[in-house]
Amino acid sequence: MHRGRNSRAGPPVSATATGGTGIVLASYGRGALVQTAESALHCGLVGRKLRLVCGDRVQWQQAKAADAASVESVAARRNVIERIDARGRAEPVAANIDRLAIVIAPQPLPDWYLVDRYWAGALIKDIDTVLIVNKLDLGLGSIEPELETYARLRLPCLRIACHDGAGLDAMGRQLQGAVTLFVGQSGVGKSSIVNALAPHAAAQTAELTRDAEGRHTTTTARWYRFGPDAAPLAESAIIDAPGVRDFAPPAHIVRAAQRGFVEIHAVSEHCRFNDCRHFDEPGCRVREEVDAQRISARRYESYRRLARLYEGLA
Ligand SMILES: Nc1nc2c(ncn2[C@@H]2O[C@H](COP(=O)(O)OP(=O)(O)OP(=O)(O)O)[C@@H](O)[C@H]2O)c(=O)[nH]1
Ligand SMILES: [Mg+2]
Ligand SMILES: [Zn+2]
Repeated sequence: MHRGRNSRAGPPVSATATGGTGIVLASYGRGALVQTAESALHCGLVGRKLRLVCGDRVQWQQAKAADAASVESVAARRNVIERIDARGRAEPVAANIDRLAIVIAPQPLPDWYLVDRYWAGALIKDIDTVLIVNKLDLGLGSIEPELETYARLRLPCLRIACHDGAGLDAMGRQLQGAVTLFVGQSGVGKSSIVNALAPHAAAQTAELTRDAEGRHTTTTARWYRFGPDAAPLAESAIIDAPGVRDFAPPAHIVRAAQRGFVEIHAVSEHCRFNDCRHFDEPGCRVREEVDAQRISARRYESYRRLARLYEGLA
């Protein structure tokens, strides 16, 4: 039967406003990709002041199906992981995370100072940390002794190989029920791990995208849910972050640095001075422990570099 223009078959779906809560999968400029209960939706932002980061919980609105959706507001963040950009300013990477996974590999060789900075940043923010050693198939080689340093400091460590699947099931089980942010040097295999855990993710790895120098490009943090009950707004998620070298917790007090080093924090109350920075003050217990080789000289050097960096930023 022919339907006239003024057919009363009920309002088309497009006339109804929709909206709800969502999770920011990725943030770009003045917009964001938001996971809603139904789909991943590209949204603009309402208001000039709104700044979003991967992992934000937001309220979104869409007046009609044909209209652009927009993010109206963002919920208070439980935490936010930041890096320091070239100008020394804090730049958010991801918010509302439960765990930081620091990925290293025998190739490229680890920058241990970077590992220490990541771990310190998480400790200062009370975020659980796990060290993930990828590319086991290449053998551990020269990195084994430093792994023992972290084992003694009780930093949990998982050993895996994306290429042959070693340790992946166990890692997947450990990461269930929480939001984990993957960080680490470029080329260690963060995107490869994300793809192994969440095959639908199709995160870009060195093989799939190549930049002008023939390399890959993970350029912005991206949230992926994973696991057997991967409901749209489920809490099991992994965030693939770009391999940035200059990540640091931008704490604005120098003394925050020592909280980030468990072994330094543990003995600092025995220093002669309350406000000891453990540089060259007399009666410094931390220095004594380093001299006696009970604190790793390399870790102590990381502490000094980080503390100096904070002093420079303060
Ligand atoms: N031998 C070996 N190579 C691996 C393994 N996992 C990943 N790779 C390789 O390591 C290279 C880098 O992997 P990506 O996943 O792109 O590294 P990424 O950490 O995401 O790098 P950025 O995005 O630049 O930060 C690729 O060529 C991968 O194939 C592994 O278990 N063993
Ligand atoms: Mg990547
Ligand atoms: Zn001291």
